[in-house]
Amino acid sequence: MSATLELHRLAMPLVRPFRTSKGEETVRDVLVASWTGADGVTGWAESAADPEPTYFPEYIDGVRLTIERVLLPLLAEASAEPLTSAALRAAFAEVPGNPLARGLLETAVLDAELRRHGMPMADFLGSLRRPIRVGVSVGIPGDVDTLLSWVGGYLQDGYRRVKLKIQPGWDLEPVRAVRQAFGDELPLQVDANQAYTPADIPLLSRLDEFGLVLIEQPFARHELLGHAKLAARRGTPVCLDESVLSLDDAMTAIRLGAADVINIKPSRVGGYLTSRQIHDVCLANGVPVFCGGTLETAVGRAANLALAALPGFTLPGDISATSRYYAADIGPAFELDAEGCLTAPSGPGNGVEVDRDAVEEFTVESTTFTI
Ligand code: NPG
Repeated sequence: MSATLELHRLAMPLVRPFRTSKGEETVRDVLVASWTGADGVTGWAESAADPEPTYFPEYIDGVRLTIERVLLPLLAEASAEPLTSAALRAAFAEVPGNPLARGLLETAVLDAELRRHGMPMADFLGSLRRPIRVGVSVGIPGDVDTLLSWVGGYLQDGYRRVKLKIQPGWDLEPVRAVRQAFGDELPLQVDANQAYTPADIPLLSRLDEFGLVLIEQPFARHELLGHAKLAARRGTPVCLDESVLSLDDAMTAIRLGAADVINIKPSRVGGYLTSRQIHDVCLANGVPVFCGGTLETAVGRAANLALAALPGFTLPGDISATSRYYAADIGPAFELDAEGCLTAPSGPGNGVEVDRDAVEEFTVESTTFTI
């Protein structure tokens, strides 16, 4: 095979620190891949991996090593020229895990494939390229007044759904304050990023009075039974994020009654094809989904917008405008329209023309592999 893979590790300054129960980021440390096939067409992809295994078991250095030591050697055996996403999936069929590493490569190869065919990602996934309502995820500030000023600012910006990050000691009070300040009509949801245990069910039950859209990932990743117990109360709907790293995880969660809603983050589940499968299973089982986010650059944001236009994405996703996170990006900025919506670009693949100068400017480390 004659192809080139470049892995760019970027340091992207955030316009505002982003704090969750897992820690704070002021600069997004993000891995972006470009794949250039035998015909010279380049595809791009972005990973949700963090510098440490914070939200997911995989992390940036691990993803890079998995790609170098495990995945690229498997691709060297693949005969399709230029490589297709189907051939790549066949080559990786026996890899038992590592969805972030697999997903990064698969998405870059898929993007190149779609660009080769002149086909937008939305058309490939079967979604209508339509404006979709998006939400904003609000990090944990120092105090309630700051939270209220942040939320007020985001509502003015046009966001129609707000997600508050919560953790023990920062839950009932901020939620009550936001409800009181902005009213019962505001679609409001919370995300704990695994910060509670099932022993906290009585405390979390007190959130029911605030009429939340959902509570996301209150317990540890493996706590499917705990999530099922919380969901069985039929109070605030329970959403899973970090617990779902594959289609199998999604099916098990649905069968156990552990997920009233699933957050689909393409990078977390191994790419857009698996995301589409999870979407289909959720739709067939009456489980609404929304598209998660990990502070994406234009590359990930554009592809997520294409996915989030599928019919089962009935809840606004964590796909904010670029300016929510970045003053400068590696591709065109996405801005909310007058209805608080974003639309996927119309060009082939993810539709983003990546600004290579910007990539270079933000790159702190890059590696090139020839396959
Ligand atoms: O708008 O892109 C966004 C961020 C949405 O809150 C968000 N992401 O826990 O879902 C999450 C969180 C996250 C960020 C998770 C970075 C992992 C890494």
